[in-house]
Amino acid sequence: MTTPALRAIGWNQFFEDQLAEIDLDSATIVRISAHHGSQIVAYGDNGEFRVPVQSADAAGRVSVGDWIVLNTADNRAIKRLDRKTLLTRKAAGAQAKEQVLVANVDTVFIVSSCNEDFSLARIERYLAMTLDAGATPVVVLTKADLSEDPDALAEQTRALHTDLAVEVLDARKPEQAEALQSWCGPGQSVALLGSSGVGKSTLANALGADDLATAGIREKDGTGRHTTTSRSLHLLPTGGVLVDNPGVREFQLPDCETGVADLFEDVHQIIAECKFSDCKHETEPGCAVRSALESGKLDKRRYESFLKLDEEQTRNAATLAQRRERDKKTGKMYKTIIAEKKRRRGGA
Ligand SMILES: Nc1nc2c(ncn2[C@@H]2O[C@H](COP(=O)(O)OP(=O)(O)OP(=O)(O)O)[C@@H](O)[C@H]2O)c(=O)[nH]1
Ligand SMILES: [Mg+2]
Ligand SMILES: [Zn+2]
Repeated sequence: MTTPALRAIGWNQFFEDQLAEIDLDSATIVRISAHHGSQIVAYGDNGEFRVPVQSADAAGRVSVGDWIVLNTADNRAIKRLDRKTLLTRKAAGAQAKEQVLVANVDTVFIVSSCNEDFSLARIERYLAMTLDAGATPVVVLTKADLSEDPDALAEQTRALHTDLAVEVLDARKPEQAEALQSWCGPGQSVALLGSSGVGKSTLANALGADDLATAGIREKDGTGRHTTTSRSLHLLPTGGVLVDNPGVREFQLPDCETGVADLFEDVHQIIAECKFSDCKHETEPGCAVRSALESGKLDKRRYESFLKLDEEQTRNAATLAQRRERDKKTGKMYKTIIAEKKRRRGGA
């Protein structure tokens, strides 16, 4: 099943291992590239492919980046393959809902511009989400041409996580985007995330992504510039694929304990040195956090960001778990009602 065409767009052993019980003679493997109304666009061995949403979702709701196995006879999904990575956020607003952004990407380009949009706190939020998903984060600082001192911003950004890759560039210049090519080779999948207007689509174009100007994918917003309105997967000339996303306005971390712990490993290490294991870091004697804040070993901004994100993900994890529990109960209730109806009909 491992054909060069599928390998080029991210197929690997992780997915191959999930084909054990599938009759490959009557199956087609495709990767989801976009949703267009009632149609799902996918890439397979024979290029682009369209199937109705109901058929694609037949084995579980699909997202851009997903791999599915279709029954060749009727194009209905018989299996949605387990995801290697999954980027999710909590939907904006009070609703307790987890939203899948994209599945199966190896790398996330967290795009932020060097001007007004630059915010360490926002980059930290994306970092926690990316680390939690199991993908590698790369921070791309765009609009370097509009900044007085882009290197200083890059330096501050590098301090956010051990070995964090940070690239500073003018996203309109393909020769500068070359700095990102090592993450864009054959078989690699990359997602672009960041606020609206920071240059994600500009960067995708600079990297040579196909198909970006297609009508329906971009439309003019009120300011007259093109804004991306839906998520889509594109082939890159370097091999590999790139997922362009609409600008994210505001988002919260869903259950993200691993991501926050990974991002703030340094803070966790300091907390572990407090004299009391249940230290609240307020007035307790022997508090390592307070002394690290006083000595400057721990940056006040970073500590506050840690508290905020950790509190947020803990709270959302609880709400999302409650919602899942409720959905499960509702599901069971419907099943009972349907079974009861069937029984009555059968008995009549
Ligand atoms: N000067 C300068 N302008 C840039 C750079 N990157 C992007 N732009 C401009 O910024 C504007 C917005 O860029 P887009 O690529 O559409 O931004 P986006 O992140 O895709 O925005 P959404 O699709 O709304 O999420 C365009 O006018 C780009 O030409 C850069 O590095 N330097
Ligand atoms: Mg865009
Ligand atoms: Zn303490």
